[in-house]
Amino acid sequence: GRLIAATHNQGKVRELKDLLEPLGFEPISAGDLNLEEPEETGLTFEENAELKALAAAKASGSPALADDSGLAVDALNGAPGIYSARWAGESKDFNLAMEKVNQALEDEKAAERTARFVCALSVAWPDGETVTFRGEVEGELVWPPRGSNGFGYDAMFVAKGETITFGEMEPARKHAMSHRANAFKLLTEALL
Ligand code: ITT
Repeated sequence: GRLIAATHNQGKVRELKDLLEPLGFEPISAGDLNLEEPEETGLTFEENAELKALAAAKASGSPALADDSGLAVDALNGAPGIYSARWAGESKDFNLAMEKVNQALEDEKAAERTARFVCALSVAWPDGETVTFRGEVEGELVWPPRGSNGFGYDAMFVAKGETITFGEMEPARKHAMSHRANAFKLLTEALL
């Protein structure tokens, strides 16, 4: 049946479609349905994923899948974390957001540039039921950014054991190891 991808982020829409299509789902994005974006008032990735999924399921009458994700930098005590989108400002400028992350690491004179991407995926049904899963991928932040694949902070993130950034990586390879892929594995194991 119909599944709403409860996100207005085109990068996520693309990745969620790539993950869902092999399973026979053709998700409709919340943007295409002109669903309103709820305010992200949660204090965790899981809370925000759940509130976005519930809002879309209730508004559309169909099950909805939401993704709340971000970059957590160890030397910055987990920032930007759930505020990863907000660090890019109104204009959603991720070159600026990446610069802010790098500047914060330099200001801290951080010895470690370790970080992880985190993704919470939540499925909600119109009756109010929800299930939520969390995935992570560990890595290191490089400067300057490299590559134009992916979105967000991909160009400065090198996953553990890799030499190229997510921005330089083929989408299929990122999809095999990303935080989103890891959350998605747990979701499919639980639901399918
Ligand atoms: P929706 O709430 O509409 O889904 P959003 O962009 O506001 O879109 P988030 O609040 O979850 O979503 O923000 C997550 C941010 O973290 C996102 O804008 C990216 O900058 C970053 N991010 C998440 N996953 C990423 C990935 O796979 N690669 C690079 N950056 C990522």
